[in-house]
Amino acid sequence: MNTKIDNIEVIQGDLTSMNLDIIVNAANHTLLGGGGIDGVIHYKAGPELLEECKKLNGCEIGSAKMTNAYNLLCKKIIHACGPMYYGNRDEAPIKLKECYKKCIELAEQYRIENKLGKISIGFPCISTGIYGYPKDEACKIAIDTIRECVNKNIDVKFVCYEELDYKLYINYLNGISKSVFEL
Ligand code: AR6
Repeated sequence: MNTKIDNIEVIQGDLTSMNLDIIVNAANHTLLGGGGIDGVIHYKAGPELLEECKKLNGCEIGSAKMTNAYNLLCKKIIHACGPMYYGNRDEAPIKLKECYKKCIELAEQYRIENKLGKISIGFPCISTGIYGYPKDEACKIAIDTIRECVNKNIDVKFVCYEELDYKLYINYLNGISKSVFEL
């Protein structure tokens, strides 16, 4: 099966150590750090990241904000605030979709403002850890939304930390829709 189709690629690994133009953080509405990948990003970026985040006045669920990346290898971080799944199942798919769209909008704005021909952006599986979003449903929203809104000047990498996510993403990228129980 293909791991890359057009400008969308699926990788298994640690997003926080990748040398991409932009990495996306699975943050919360305070933007002041937390557990999961958010904790790792703040730890590795260093305390200046928190100082910048404090000035942003948080972020709405389903939206995102960009900061510098400090000690990380990437150039910028987009902090995306995904939805919690439980207690919020009707709105969660809409908010998750909005989150991915907003990240691409911010990435495109960054590309244009800096007169860059092409940029790379890496996504984690937003909301599927601590926020409890079912992995198979979140994978479909992530890939469908990116396919809808990305242009050829943005290389998108879905960086899956867990093997299960990696298998789901590879399958769905290749047109095969599986539930977590089939993998
Ligand atoms: N590289 C790529 N993906 C990773 C990495 C990594 N280094 N580490 C974890 N993941 P989570 P959420 C994956 O829980 O569900 C925080 O407290 C992980 O396997 O980090 O959106 C925030 O502050 C999972 O697939 O984020 C919020 O309060 C994915 O990242 C809340 O958690 C997301 O898991 C956000 O919860």
